[in-house]
Amino acid sequence: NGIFVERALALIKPDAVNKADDIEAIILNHGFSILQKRRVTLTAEQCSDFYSEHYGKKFFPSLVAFMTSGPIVAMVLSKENAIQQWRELIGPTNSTVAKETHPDSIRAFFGSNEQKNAVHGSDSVVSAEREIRFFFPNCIVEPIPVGQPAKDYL
Ligand code: DGI
Repeated sequence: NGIFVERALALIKPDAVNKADDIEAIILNHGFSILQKRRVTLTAEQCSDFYSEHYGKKFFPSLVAFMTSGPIVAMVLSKENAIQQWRELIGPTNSTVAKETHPDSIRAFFGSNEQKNAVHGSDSVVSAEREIRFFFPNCIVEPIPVGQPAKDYL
């Protein structure tokens, strides 16, 4: 219990990589720290692994095609309650919906539709740990209780 400085994985997807500087500025303006950052182009195999929970769904092949169509930017974000905070900042999955219901969200502003939605955010502590390890195998993933001496976690 208590407040935790969490770590969340953020991805800037191929449709928004040319807006990466703007998106990073929004992230920092909302009080997140960017602990790690990597630009990478996923292979279809890597992407299928990352999105394995969606394997077999109708949109899976086009999701993989889109996510491997160009470079992405992977980042580890840190903030109190970062996982939920980042999900709220990015908005609903479908950018068309986001433009209606969450016009100030990143997916409303930078995304286009249900697939080209600009960014990804971990949706739980469990998925954040898996997703951070996927892109940053040496990164610490555990949430840090506020007040804990930082040296214990470096
Ligand atoms: O966690 P999210 O990215 O918000 O959503 P998710 O984990 O349910 O889906 C992962 C990605 O797959 C999502 O960002 C866009 C794509 N996707 C999800 N549902 C659909 C979809 N793409 C298409 N074309 N149609 C869908 O219904």
